Amino acid sequence: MDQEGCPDHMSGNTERTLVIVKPDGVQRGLVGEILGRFERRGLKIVALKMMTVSRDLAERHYAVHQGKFFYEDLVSYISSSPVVACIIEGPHAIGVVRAMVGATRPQEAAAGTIRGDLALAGLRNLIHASDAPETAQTEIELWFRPDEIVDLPREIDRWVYE
Ligand code: FUP
Repeated sequence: MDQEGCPDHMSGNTERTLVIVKPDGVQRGLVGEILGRFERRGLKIVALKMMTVSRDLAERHYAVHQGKFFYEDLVSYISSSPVVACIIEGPHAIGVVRAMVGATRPQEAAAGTIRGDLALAGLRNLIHASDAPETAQTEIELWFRPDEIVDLPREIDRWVYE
């Protein structure tokens, strides 16, 4: 237990973030490589599913971009072929995952990031990750039911987090 009486694996700085391996990541066989990076960093996968995204879910996920010139391309692209959706949990997970993902445009993404190492151009940027605590919560609720999310205390956590 930490000072607030929470279990250690859910202490004050623990966050959850939504990650989607987009159709290009699945088609290119990069699911293991991408999720493996998060696991090797010490982050946990606490929910995971492969799915074909409905038009309705795609529109709701990208609602913030409605009206922009690239909106239609985004919606049709993410629903064009299966994706892998997951929830990643860990200390400061939202910012840590975003940093590992890299810049939106693959050609601008730094080497060492997922996009900078594995993606090259255009909309083919492999992955979505929530960009802030509010969006993380909204997106997790949009993509997962509560009973699809596990509680996952791990013995190894004290060697990664403390
Ligand atoms: P990111 O959070 O890095 O995935 O980027 P955004 O949520 O801002 O954008 C979502 C998607 O919109 C990106 F994957 C690519 C696309 N996009 C464009 O095509 N043009 C833009 O100017 C901005 C975003």
